[in-house]
Amino acid sequence: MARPVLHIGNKRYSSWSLRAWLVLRKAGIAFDEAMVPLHGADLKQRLSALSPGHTVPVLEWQGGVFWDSLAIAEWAAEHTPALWPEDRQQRAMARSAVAKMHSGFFALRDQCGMDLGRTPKAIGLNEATRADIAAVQALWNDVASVDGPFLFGPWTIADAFFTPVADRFRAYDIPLHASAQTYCDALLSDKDFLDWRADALLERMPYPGITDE
Ligand SMILES: N[C@@H](CCC(=O)N[C@@H](CS)C(=O)NCC(=O)O)C(=O)O
Repeated sequence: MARPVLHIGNKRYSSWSLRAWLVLRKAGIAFDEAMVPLHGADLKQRLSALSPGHTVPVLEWQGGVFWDSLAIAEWAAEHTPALWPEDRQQRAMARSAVAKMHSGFFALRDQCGMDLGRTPKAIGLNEATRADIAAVQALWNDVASVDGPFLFGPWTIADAFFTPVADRFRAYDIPLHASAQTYCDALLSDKDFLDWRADALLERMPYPGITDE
């Protein structure tokens, strides 16, 4: 297959880019990466020039330009169907969990931005964020498979979507139920995630309002 290019944001902060990148890695698709630094007065202009979605990640493939982490994940799953659970019920459940992450948990996302370089430190969580934290864990508990380290047993797209959440829980020192902690530990010790994280920790880019720790 022609080698796609994945345009991503800063590895330290761009949670949606991380999701798409993990999915392509797990799909075994060889791809090139192009970094779009997510700062600067011309950011909007650069994103608009890249795709009609005006955000990263963006996938360029065979003359086409596709955006949105979920669309990119579905594109990869056409190549590697095992990115979704094999069982039809489980597959529908995995898609439900991914949809919830993709279009929800706004308070958690707002208050606890992904920062892979952050030394774990608790902050005063607002009520909506605390509700999201409880809801994420309840969702994991409801769908969790007994067969493996990941949400549906083997690694699936659902795990890509929750990896940034696992790091938010680490970074903001959020206490979790034992099973949720075990799941987060599995996500954060995944080899591909660690590759991404190693690159993220080498990034030294100006990012307004955020200082390196
Ligand atoms: N729904 C989109 C969200 C993508 C998104 O918000 N990306 C952020 C970076 S993590 C971005 O491009 N922000 C720049 C901006 O919105 O100006 C997806 O799943 O890809």
